[in-house]
Amino acid sequence: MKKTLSILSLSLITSLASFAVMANQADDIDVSAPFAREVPPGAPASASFMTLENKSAQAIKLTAANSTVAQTVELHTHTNDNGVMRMRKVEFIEIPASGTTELKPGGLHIMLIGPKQPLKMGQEVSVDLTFEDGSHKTVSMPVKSIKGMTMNHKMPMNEQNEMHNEEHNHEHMMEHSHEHMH
Ligand SMILES: [Cu+2]
Repeated sequence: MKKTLSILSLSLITSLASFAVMANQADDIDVSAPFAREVPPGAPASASFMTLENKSAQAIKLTAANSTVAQTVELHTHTNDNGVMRMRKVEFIEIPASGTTELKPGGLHIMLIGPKQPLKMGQEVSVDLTFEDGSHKTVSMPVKSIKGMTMNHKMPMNEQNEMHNEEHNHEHMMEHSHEHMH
């Protein structure tokens, strides 16, 4: 009788332990509306955007991303440096407990540096996310054009200035030309 009980409790402990292993951070993250940005052949970089929702009661850090479509993949943010938006690499992107972090043009993003292929609208690409506990999630996403958002460049000067900040929010590639305009 005693022996049966100890075997039972042992198997209970084992199943609890394997449950703990199963409940990894990748499983606690829901990804919605992912997309990669269309770039012409020869473009130095593209970017991937998505909304990350943390279903757990603990903050979760996205610590790395990888993709077969780019030579280097980095986690990036934008900072406002005296009115000029600049990108910089970050070590992680945190998704708050029971909260949401949005990766979007002008904010946090996954930088796809050195695309190995032209990224054209209609294609599907995948990006692998790595979380702090080493768990992974592969996200497949459409390539979308955000060209419409750069049309602001054709606006008259006064309107262009008003649109200025907004525009930075959408266009990394134009950073240099913005600096010249100042
Ligand atoms: Cu970037």
